[in-house]
Amino acid sequence: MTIHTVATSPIAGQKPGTSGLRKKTPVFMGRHYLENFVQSIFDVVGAEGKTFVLGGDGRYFNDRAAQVILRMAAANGAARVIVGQGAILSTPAASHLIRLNKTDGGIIMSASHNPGGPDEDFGVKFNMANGGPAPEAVTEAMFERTKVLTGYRMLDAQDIDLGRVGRVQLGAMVVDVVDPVADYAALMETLFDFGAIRAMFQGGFRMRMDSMCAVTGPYAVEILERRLGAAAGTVVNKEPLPDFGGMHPDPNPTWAKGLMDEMMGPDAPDFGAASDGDGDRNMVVGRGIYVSPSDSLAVLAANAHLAPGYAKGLAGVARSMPTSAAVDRVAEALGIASFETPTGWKFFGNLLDAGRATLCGEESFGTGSDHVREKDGLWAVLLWLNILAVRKQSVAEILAEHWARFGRNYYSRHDFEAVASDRADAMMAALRGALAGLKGQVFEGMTVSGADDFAYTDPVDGSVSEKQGVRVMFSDGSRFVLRLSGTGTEGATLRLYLERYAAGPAGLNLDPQEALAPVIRAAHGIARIAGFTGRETPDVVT
Ligand code: VG1
Ligand code: CO
Repeated sequence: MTIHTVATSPIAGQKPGTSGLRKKTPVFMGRHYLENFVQSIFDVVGAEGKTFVLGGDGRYFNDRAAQVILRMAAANGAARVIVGQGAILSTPAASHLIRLNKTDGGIIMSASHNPGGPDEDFGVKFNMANGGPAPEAVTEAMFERTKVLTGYRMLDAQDIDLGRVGRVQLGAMVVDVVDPVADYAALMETLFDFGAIRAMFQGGFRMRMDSMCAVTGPYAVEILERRLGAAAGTVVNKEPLPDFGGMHPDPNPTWAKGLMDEMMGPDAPDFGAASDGDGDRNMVVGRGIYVSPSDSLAVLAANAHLAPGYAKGLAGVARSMPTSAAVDRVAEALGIASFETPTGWKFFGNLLDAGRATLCGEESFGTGSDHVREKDGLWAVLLWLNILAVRKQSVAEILAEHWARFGRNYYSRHDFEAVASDRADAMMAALRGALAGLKGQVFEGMTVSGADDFAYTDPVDGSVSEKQGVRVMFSDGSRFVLRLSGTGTEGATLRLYLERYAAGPAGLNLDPQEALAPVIRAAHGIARIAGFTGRETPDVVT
């Protein structure tokens, strides 16, 4: 088989965002687009003699992109690629395979919670040898490489059969096609008390797991129904589809409405959960009660020791800046460190590697631990199940006790989607310009105690990330944060994060939107959201 160097020229805009490069699928399928980016990855990390993991969430173009990436890996001199059967791997499973096999990294094909299909989204992301998303310095180097690329290397070969588990040769490179679920499921068994959870299901505990026609279906069926004995049919939307059945595979109350309705209905099961396109996000819902991701992180941190994998306690916890401070209160009570990082899982990598944080989370339905280097949807579901099995209480009871002990951080995120980019940029620029004068001013009866543009210095390697979101803090502990999404593919998505603390015992059971109403009004007033974007009401409320 021959190796060609195909002449190409730089394609503008191949800049990875919060989590890899995401574009509309037709853009990715355009001439040289995927190839240029993949060559830039290999040019930066080096491929000669190396071993990589490859897999994706099964969305439209996943299978064909996998064949191209394999031929390019072979042409660039890689020794071996471990690929999920059918080119499928959930993001946390890919992270685990990278670590388990001590490989040099991996390529994940996904646009995560973004819809999939011929006219929807596709994405490619590189993870390092630690199993985590490439840090900013590396993705920046890849972007710089895309700007000067003149050729990419391609092996002249036919597609290989990714449908069958086993070893195949591709030129001089070995391809190991593996079961996407087996190693991941085995890892989960080392962390959680499967016996206790199985006994809970045997006792009549009912659950609904909504895989949203995305990648976790086969994982959830194997783990929940086969290994833990949950009733057949517990997992719904379990067939991964290239277009996710036309759904938006984002587990939040807006897009997982079917699950929400079921959980708030008269015949609700004990526990509900959903996960996203690539399986790294989770939403958990109790009977009649929604658990905000920030609260979920706090409850998991306070109870993780009940699961065997965390019995010795946590080294520390970390959350992204826009995530509520609920977990900080738990850390304080436990006497452990808490860290506040920019948005995106890549910022947790160093803390996890250095053993300074055990549990991490983001308000965007992401929770995880040092068992892999990605957030992990099913892991969070299993930790909840383990806690429920030990405490033998309902989700509502556990939340009520949590708030009574730590107080409640009322929290919500309002997303304004597909806003014209120039307007969103102008709004953020005006807000940044106004920050210096905000301190001491009073809005909705609340005094601004501080306002800044969040910057982060990594405590492990000293790298600095600036302009990570504007935050306005009030003297009563309330705050709001505004930032633009780095994962969207259409215009700008404006994210407004809102938080207000109630110490209790009174006022712990309000509707979050009501509790947050003054903060919402203050944010709209200060940032002039409607004035700049023409938008009064959000498209998604979490
Ligand atoms: C969003 C979330 C962020 C998350 C990222 C990737 O980023 O806010 O917390 O890490 O998606 O999640 P942004 O830049 O759009 O706000 V996933 O499940 O799409 O890999
Ligand atoms: Co995801």
